[in-house]
Amino acid sequence: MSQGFAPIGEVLQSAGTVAILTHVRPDGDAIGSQLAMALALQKLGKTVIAWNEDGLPESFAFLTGSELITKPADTPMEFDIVLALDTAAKDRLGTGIKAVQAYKTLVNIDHHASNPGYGDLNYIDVQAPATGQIIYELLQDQKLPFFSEIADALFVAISTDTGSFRYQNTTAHTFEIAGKLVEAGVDLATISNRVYESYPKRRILLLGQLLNDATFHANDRIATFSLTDATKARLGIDPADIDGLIDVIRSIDTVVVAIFFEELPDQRVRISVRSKDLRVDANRICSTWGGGGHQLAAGARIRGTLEEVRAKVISYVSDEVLKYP
Ligand SMILES: [Mn+2]
Repeated sequence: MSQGFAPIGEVLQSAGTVAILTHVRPDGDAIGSQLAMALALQKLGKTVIAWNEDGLPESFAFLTGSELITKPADTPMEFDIVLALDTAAKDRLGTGIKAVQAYKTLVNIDHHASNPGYGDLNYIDVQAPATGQIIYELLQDQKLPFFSEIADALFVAISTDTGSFRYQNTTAHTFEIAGKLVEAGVDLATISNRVYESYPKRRILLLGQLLNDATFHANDRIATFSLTDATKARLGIDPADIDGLIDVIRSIDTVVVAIFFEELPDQRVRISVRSKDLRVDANRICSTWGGGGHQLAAGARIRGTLEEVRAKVISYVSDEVLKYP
């Protein structure tokens, strides 16, 4: 599916204007990748905008240059290139892509297994633990600008998407890249403090509520969190506050699959699925409802009430989990 970095390097070099987009509800990999490319292309003299539907999460505002990342413009604009980063499906670009009136080339750089290759140029490496790792390789391979602020952004991308260098796709190569980033100036303790030990109080209060209401199924092999609209409103929860809370129930010894159910305003429920067993494929589970992601981490948005969606998803996943004693 990938054509190598050379065609991507060529179109970037010849472009005047570039829109760098990423998925709705951006995580550390999305923001870090977006910022790294924005800084590199700006240095190259390109006119760059970096948009995502939700704008810059407060938690990543400490990154130098992050003010480049904003919500999309109200009036659609034209670009030579649209760069879609870390985004498994084109519609996950949300209002970002709607704010693009026209473009010459869509470049799709991602590591999600479910990515169909919707770009004119695609670089999809499902072995990469983070899109940030692919961006590092692209910058090196195509001799694009690379400096310490880019290193910080890529370190955040790789650190967050690997669960701090713990998940399955984290390889010796990933550690090599992390080493290069530290050499380029990443202050590991400061970055880790900003990313992992600077949460707003409301996030921890939310965790308390979620733990109170957690449910267990299939002999404690499934654990779930449910977040209602009412709780979100009461605690003033932003989407970014929720990121990674599911890890708390995934970390239980008996748990094979952790599921986070989040009530959305439009009679839909967002599910995040985390698996600890490759035989129970989260990507396949979520694709049942039109979603996708990775083998061990995936998501979907499902129409219905929280109770309806919980019942059908828990029943489906129970059947999956109970196939493997
Ligand atoms: Mn990612």
